[in-house]
Amino acid sequence: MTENEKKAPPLLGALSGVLAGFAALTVAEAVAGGVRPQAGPVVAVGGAAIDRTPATVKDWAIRNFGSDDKLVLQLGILAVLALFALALGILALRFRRTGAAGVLLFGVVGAVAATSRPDSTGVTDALPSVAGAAAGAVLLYVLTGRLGPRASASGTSAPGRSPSGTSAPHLSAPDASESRTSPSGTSESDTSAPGQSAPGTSPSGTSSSGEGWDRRGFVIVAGAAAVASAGAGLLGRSLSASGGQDAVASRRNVVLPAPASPARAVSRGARLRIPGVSPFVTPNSDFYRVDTALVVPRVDATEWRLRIHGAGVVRPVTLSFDDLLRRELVERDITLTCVSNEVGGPYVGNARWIGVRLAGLLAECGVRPPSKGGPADQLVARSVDGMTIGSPVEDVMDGRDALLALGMNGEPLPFEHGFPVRMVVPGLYGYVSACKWIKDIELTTFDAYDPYWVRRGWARRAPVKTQCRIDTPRPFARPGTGAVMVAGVAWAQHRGIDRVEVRVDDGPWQEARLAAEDTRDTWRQWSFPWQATKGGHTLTARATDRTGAVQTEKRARTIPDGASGWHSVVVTVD
Ligand SMILES: Nc1nc2c(c(=O)[nH]1)N[C@H]1C(S)=C(S)[C@@H](COP(=O)(O)O)O[C@H]1N2
Ligand SMILES: [Mo]
Repeated sequence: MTENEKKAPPLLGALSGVLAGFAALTVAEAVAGGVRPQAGPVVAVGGAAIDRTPATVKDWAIRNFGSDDKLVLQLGILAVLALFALALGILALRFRRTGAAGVLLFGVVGAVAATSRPDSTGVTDALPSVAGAAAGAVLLYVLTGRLGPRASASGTSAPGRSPSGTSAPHLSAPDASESRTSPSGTSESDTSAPGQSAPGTSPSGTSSSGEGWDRRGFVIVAGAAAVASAGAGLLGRSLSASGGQDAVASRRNVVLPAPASPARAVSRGARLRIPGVSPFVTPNSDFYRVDTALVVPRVDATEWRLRIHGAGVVRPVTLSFDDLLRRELVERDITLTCVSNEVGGPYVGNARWIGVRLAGLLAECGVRPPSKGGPADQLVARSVDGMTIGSPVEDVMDGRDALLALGMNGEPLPFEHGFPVRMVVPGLYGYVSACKWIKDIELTTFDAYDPYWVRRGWARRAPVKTQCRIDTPRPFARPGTGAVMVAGVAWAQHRGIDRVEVRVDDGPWQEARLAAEDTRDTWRQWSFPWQATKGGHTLTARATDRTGAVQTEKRARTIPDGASGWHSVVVTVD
């Protein structure tokens, strides 16, 4: 037997590491499926990463990956974990305990992340990470044990026992047997520097008496572990899919009563029938989604409660979903926009919401707006996933249709959009108004409390900026010469859109045709028939809102209070 056959290739160390990492994650996910899907290590660490991501990076991620930003983040975490697993596996070839301890360390990171999430329900959230890491550490230890040289007497290397055949009595220290390259005479332990013995060379005195690594044992353990891990992964999936069944059932059981105050029918003139223009009502399935939740919260409406309390709340209340259903319901068309929306971007949508007017509810609790002497100027909404969103009390109570929404386009809110209840306030960006999965409303002041996004550099107050988007033609389209319909949407919620103009290259501004206004809280479609001439052209559009303000040309980034500037599209006419 040559020296080479006695030593396992480093690749198998790497493989052991990856298998251990896989086992750790799948076991963690299986346990998380039973405990709480949000307590899984990838979700918890991902959530912590999202919370710590600087606004500029988050913005960049949204811009480049769009709604896939969360997928990209999780894939990134998995890639990093895979690299560490590889490295730990190779390390464990020589230092088994250190390798295993390294796996445990990742478990600690996961456990700390899970228990310190704002929506953590307690120490049980540490279980997935702890269980996963324990499984991974044991597996790495056992696997790399198969890769060490077998002592001739015992046949297999017993962890924790000093290999027989070594002549150094002081190698009976527990760590000594861990290293397959224990140089005689130096009691090499985990803490000794790697490279103390020349790597790759067979140390004298020990393995010369061994029989090489346990090929059969390794294959059996590795195979069994891979199968078991895959099973754990599947179990985790089905558990988290079946979790939240109560929430799903509660949503299915919701019957939205006819609103006492229905939205007025959208006039036919408000909908242009031009191919390529955004439909007036955005279907729920196409509605943009922006939030920090890696796992969409599934709240059981029958258990859901909303608490209203804080400064100036004379009569604090806790309301159930049924309490809200029994109140007077209003139905309103409201266009929602994200502050992260670039000029021309997709994070804007228009829906028909059903809900309870927040102002009435607050008034019943004795809340007065600042203009009527109330002590609170900020309303902080909290969600079940720990989000905090602050809105001006004055805006919420100034007569606009600020809603606690229960329905969206004729159905209970989709889970992604905040079931069972969310806020919607016309005229304010979502991050300062549209709390999804809401569970708590606290009246306070802007001086006293900075909510989530404000702590990350976004503005405390953020009314929607007047914007206009060209939906068709698409950028770099190649229409033929002659009649080309230029069309899109413009919005200035709660002020209303009064005019849209289009400019071809550096030509004069020309008035576009506006679709009829639904309400001043909704966007307006517009169109402009263009006689296209051959060559490259830049089409630019701008809107004017009802205050008479022309949309500014001045380019602003999304941070801190929304992008500004004109939307342009470059086309080539053939
Ligand atoms: N709980 C919670 N609510 C939230 C957010 C969030 O991250 N968590 N994001 C806000 C932002 S920034 C926007 S623009 C809107 C988007 O609502 P939508 O996903 O239903 O379109 O939700 C708001 N409400
Ligand atoms: Mo947003």
